[in-house]
Amino acid sequence: MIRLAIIGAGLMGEDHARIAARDLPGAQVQVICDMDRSRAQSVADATGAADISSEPEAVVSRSDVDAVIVASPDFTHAPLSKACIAAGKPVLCEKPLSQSSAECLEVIEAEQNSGKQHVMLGFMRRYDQSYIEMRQALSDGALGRALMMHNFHRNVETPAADFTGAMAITNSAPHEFDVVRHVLGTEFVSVTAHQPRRSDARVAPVVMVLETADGQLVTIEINNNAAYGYDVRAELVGEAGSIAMNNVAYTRTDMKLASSTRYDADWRGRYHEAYVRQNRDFLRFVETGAFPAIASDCWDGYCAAIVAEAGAKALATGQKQPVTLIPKPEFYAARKGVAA
Ligand code: ISE
Repeated sequence: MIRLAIIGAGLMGEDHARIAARDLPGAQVQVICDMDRSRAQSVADATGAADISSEPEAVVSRSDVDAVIVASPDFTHAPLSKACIAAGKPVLCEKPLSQSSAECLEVIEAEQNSGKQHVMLGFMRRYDQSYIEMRQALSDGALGRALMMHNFHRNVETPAADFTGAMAITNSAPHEFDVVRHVLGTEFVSVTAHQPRRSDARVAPVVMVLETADGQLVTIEINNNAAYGYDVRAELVGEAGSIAMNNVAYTRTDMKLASSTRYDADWRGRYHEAYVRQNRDFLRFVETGAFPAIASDCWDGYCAAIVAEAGAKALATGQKQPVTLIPKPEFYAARKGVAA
């Protein structure tokens, strides 16, 4: 039985704890850690966790903890990933690894110095069936060479009052930055960013146009105040055809001369299956030591941070910004993975 510590008992920590308790055979929720002990206790009660704590660094080192899921606030992700590396504990770290590319490089250095991969990053879209089928269609050759990819990422409303257009790029868009790299198998080389003007004080959408190293164009719309529902769309356009995401709705209601389907309120419903697949792959990683073939790692976290930093600068300056990566370390070049 793999004994898991889950650090952070907020929205994502609670979701990971529920998945671990209900959908991860071979896993046991050992500790729920949160600065708010009552919130930790509430999640522990709901998921049968053996213990609670409010000391994340101590939890990582516990002898009754085999692996860690980090779902605490973004600024804790890199330090806690480094603590897990130092303790020799595999860690599934929620995105982002860090909003600072420099801090991502600190984690990369720590992981390389440890001699083996410890950090699996929680860009769960890679486990979503839509993107899996897009990537497969491209690698099968059916679409011909990829030309463009169009992406829409819409939330009902911004998660916090101080949310900004730049945060749409640094907080929400990293999902697209990562999954588009993964589907196309390339890197971004430039980004421009634009915003329309809303009639109210809410954060307006951000529209980005990115170029890839292989001459493709990628558009990404992030709209954190879409109002109507949680709605993610993508279309991959090749020289011989295209493949688009179908909205995942299990039912359609026909009534009073109308037909309707429902949107999820947020990502947890839409991507539940992807989280379960991702977390099962993490468990296999803990059990076998073989890094999953399609999972995100620290290098992917660094790439997402670099693109986000360039995107935020493009929005602030109104100018196209280059996306410049360091050379990819050999340590991350060869995937020692197993099929997902
Ligand atoms: C948020 O930042 C996330 O990480 C969620 O996974 C994503 O679905 C949501 O749209 C983002 O705003």
